Amino acid sequence: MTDLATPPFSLTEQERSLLPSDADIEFYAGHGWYLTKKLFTDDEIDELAAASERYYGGERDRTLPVRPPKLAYWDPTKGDVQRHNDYVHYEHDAIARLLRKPLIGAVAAALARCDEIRVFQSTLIYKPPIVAEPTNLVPWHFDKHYWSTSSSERMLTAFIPFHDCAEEMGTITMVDGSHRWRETGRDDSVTRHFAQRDPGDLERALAQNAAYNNAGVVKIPMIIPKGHMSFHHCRTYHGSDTNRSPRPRRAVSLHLQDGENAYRLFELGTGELLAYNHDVLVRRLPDGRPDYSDPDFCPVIWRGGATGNGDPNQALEGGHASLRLGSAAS
Ligand SMILES: O=C(O)CCC(=O)C(=O)O
Ligand SMILES: [Fe+2]
Repeated sequence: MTDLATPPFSLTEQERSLLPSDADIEFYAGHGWYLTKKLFTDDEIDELAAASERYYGGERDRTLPVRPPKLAYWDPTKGDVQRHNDYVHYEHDAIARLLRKPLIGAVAAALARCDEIRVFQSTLIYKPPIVAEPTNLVPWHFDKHYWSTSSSERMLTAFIPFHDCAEEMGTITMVDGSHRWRETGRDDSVTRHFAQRDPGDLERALAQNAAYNNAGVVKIPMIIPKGHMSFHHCRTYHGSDTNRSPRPRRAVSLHLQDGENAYRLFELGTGELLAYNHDVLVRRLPDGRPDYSDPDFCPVIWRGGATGNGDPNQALEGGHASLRLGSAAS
């Protein structure tokens, strides 16, 4: 993304009306998920879909300098399975330009109650319309497990479908309030990606965690109209069913980090250090740690107060979110 200009961190009046209200921010804090207003126009979404087709056809503006060990990277030789492609914001400028829309960063900053939002990862996803395709199932998981080398507990994900996305398509489904659960115990297998795990094990782990927290498992499918998106907290359990519609389910999962997130050492039970794919790609901090703010891989998409006018303490007027520097954790 090096050759892309830094977008202005400001919103139009119309965009400000699309920010979450204070009640929406409270809802996200309590439930661990949030459905946005229409943040992309139909034209922007159509552009994303067209760009993704060109990407699948092999179009790249640059490719990763090395291939990290756990990279998700579908190519046509893999056939009609569910497609996952990481780092699309790095490899494809037309997709990147749309994903870096400041309004998305401003919504994320409001929900995470922070003043800076950077991209952490972006994954292009395609579920073929094949009901019996086993890879179409996304087993229950929460994203923080994959991000144990990240210090932040505020990271969050925007799930952005390229069309109306309802239950029939196997839309993302949240386990309500599960981001507040305490975990039953340390088990290194949780750091392995869901594609490498048995869905039955993960269904049982979900039930166990719920029982441990005296909670029920309330599954809420995100019914997402075109141009809207869902957000989920990095500890919210989520998953999704197969695609029962006659059309492919196309989406990007845009994983976001707050400005304070940084690499931390994370030791597995074996004594081995856990690594995230960034660790072989990003530049190093003076102390040798991977730099999760390397602008080539983790660009800033939002900084400052709600208006981005240089006054980070300025609150929004008109009943919208108050975005202030250094406000309390969610
Ligand atoms: O594709 C899905 O339904 C789930 C994607 C996901 O796990 C995520 O956005 O974190
Ligand atoms: Fe996820």
